[in-house]
Amino acid sequence: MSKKAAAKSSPKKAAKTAPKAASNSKSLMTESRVFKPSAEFSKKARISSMAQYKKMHEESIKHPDKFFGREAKELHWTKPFTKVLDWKCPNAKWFIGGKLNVSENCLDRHLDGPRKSKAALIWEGEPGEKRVLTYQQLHREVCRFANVLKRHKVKKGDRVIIYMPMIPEAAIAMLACTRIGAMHSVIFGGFSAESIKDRVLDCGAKIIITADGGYRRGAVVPLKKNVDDALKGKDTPVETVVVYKRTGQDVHIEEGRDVWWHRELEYVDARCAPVAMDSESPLFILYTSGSTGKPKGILHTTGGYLLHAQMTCKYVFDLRDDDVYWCTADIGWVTGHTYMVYGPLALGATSLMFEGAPNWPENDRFWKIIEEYAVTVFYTAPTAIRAFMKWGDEWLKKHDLSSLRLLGTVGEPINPEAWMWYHNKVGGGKCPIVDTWWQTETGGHMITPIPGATPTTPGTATLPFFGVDAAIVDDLGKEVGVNEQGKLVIRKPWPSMLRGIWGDKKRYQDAYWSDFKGWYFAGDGARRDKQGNFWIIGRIDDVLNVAGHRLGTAEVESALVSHPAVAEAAVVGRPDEMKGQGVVCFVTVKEGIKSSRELGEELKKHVRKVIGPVATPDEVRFAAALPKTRSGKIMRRLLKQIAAGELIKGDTTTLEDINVIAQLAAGGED
Ligand code: 7RM
Repeated sequence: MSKKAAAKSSPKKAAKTAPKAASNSKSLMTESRVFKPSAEFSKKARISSMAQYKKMHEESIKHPDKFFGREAKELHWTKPFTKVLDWKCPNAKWFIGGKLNVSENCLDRHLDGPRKSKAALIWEGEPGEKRVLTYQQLHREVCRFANVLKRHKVKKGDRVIIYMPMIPEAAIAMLACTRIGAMHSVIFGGFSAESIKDRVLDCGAKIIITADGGYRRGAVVPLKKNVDDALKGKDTPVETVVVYKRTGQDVHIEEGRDVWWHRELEYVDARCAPVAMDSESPLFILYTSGSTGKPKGILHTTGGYLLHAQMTCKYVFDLRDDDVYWCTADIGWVTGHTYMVYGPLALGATSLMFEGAPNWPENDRFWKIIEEYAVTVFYTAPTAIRAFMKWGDEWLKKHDLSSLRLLGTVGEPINPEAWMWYHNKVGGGKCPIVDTWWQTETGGHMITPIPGATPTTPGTATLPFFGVDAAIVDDLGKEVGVNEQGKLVIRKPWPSMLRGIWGDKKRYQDAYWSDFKGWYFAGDGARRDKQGNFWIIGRIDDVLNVAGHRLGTAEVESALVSHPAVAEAAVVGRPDEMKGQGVVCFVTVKEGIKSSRELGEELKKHVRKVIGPVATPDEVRFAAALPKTRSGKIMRRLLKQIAAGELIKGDTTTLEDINVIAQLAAGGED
């Protein structure tokens, strides 16, 4: 980094001693360095001062009708809305009476001007292939594939499962669904056959879009085989499987059910009018982990979601026509939906998509891509940043990263060391960092800096976005004092909020709206500093955050007990320097079964098979019994301490000394 660049955003108030790399939570409590956006950045930004942010935020909270009524005019409405919001907790309706089509907003409306031949998607495959799809080309491909869906009798409101690698066709399939008003449910490629099956049955999908395989660290992920296994011998609603040829490996083709993507295109033309959808019509379902064993199908609808996606790309990433924007998230997570596909395309930006892993074939793959495409805005996860730090600075030094102007993070709290490294080494000391807090349920950014306005401090997501009325409260709903920890709630509806859990009204009410009357409870703990910045501490329910991926402890437990050797299981997270949290399983075995290191390994494999590689346990420990309260509840608090090595040291794979646990239990809770 140049000295000049460093000086521009040097900390206003430097901490006396730099925070140590010790524990995240400790440095997150003491960090106080303030970084202001440079005058140069602010001057060009859409929002260039705190006064402007505050004025807009105030209007968005006090007069949401006016604020959002105005912002929503930036979407293309086939029929204008007549009312901005109808709110009967927990049911929100935004932009009532309005009709629009998502693919038309993301594609057609850019075709009339100079964006027609602009890159919409820039793609690089893991083996190194490159493709660019202009807005015109992407539009054409989406229309063609929408006609394939129609050919297979997919209609408005039908559910379409997409289980694909990170290739443009994944985005094409999503946009094609929106064009004809079908709902998609994308399943991350790291989920197993059983996870696919559960989701197919839950949402009643009649069609699956997949590929023969995908590339990951030089290996091939057998996507089609997983789909075959998911549908094997089951009475499923799936009538058609469309297979895109990506790797060319041999796959089974089930006559009468499976068709090839490229063959299907031969039967269709490229004309497909977008269907005008009600603002509140369902757009997609995305499954995410909750505190029970069954993932929740989070439902998002059309107008509010798209507005928030576009608006946050405009104000938080401040995306411009000349930006090359890269979000590294997988399309199977909400970040891939909102910030690789819908937000940037609605805004007419150029979105880069990369199929592979950051360390394949070498540790500099990301930096190579940034240099090669002159990426200007880069959005990634703290877990990736920590991995880059570990791999060493020499990988960065090989590449020119000077095109970057703005950096973002998402997925988990970022520790100040990683923030500083990102700022100095990746951003050359000159790029603001937007640490964006949000969830699958919120659809888009909720607490985030505005890059040309908000002073940032490493580790805080800073302040609420427009329309977001966030607070930190105690169990009774009373706001806690400065720096006191409490529960993060949102006290007003916002346009991109979830509209429900697919097929489960009661769970929707119970999971989000029952802790505090009329308020959304996010499941996260947080505190606010005296400047009003929000510091997210992490989940306070039974949801883990492993390398930025959400995982329910109950999901892993139910996978474990489905193994014939297991009697009972309790799963907790333990702090992990790289992944944020690691998965530790406490297991009791059935009568006559002997626990062993081999059985431990087998159980890890079993969880991997049942849920998918994302859920692979870091450790399995056997115990004679699990510590429980007298009412039979597993004492997770205790197990968490044990897993973190706070109470018991030594060999971790063999039998846990139950007496120790029993002793602890005696002095514990009930
Ligand atoms: C977008 C996404 C949501 C959970 C959420 C938090 C954690 C996400 C941040 C964060 C601290 C952040 N959706 N989380 N972003 N924690 N700072 N900037 O991640 O549904 O998969 O996860 O992730 O705990 O509740 S998600």
